[in-house]
Amino acid sequence: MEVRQALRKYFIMGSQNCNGDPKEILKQAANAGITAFQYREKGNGALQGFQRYLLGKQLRDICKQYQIPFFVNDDEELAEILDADGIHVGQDDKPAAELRRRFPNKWIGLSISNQAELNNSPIDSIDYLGVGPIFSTTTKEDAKVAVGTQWVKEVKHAYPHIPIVGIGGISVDNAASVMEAGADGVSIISAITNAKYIDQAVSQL
Ligand code: 3NM
Repeated sequence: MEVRQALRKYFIMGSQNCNGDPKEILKQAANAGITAFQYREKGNGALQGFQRYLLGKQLRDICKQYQIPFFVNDDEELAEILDADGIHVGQDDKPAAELRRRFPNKWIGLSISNQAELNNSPIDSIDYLGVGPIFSTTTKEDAKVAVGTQWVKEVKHAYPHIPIVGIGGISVDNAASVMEAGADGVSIISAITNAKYIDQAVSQL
């Protein structure tokens, strides 16, 4: 699979985002057609140590079963132990060029929120860019100000060959505008984890 295809409906989740069992939520989303999953165990209430690994292993196994690419947010050791297909990092995490040396065969995604970050990004070392927050979000405690779909257009214009996924405040109502701006896909937490009917939310996306 190409990374562009994987980005199309990219579901992100950690136990801190879930009211119910994360494994059941992932299974429902997988059944409904998500194209990639990122294990992002981060923020208030995130699991640590063995529990963090154990949930990751269970979610990883579900992705294998459904043949959905599995990404780990930030945590290199976990990405290695769980044999993740990819790793996603932010601006404050390990530099992407170093990650590339450690993981020559994994997909590497990098978040960028503004022009300065884009200018300083090692574009040759990464496989896709996460751009956002497109809309305002309360899911990430330290999210930056919303940048709008215009930012997708600008990144696409600057680097037409790099796959782009939008993130932040994306829902069934506004996902189309992110795609129309030139994104290859949308990444979503709460519009799936908080959906009353996960299958409906995923198929409407
Ligand atoms: N990263 P929701 S915004 C994990 O801007 C994350 O880089 C962001 O959650 C960024 O879909 C965000 O519930 C939270 O808005 C996305």
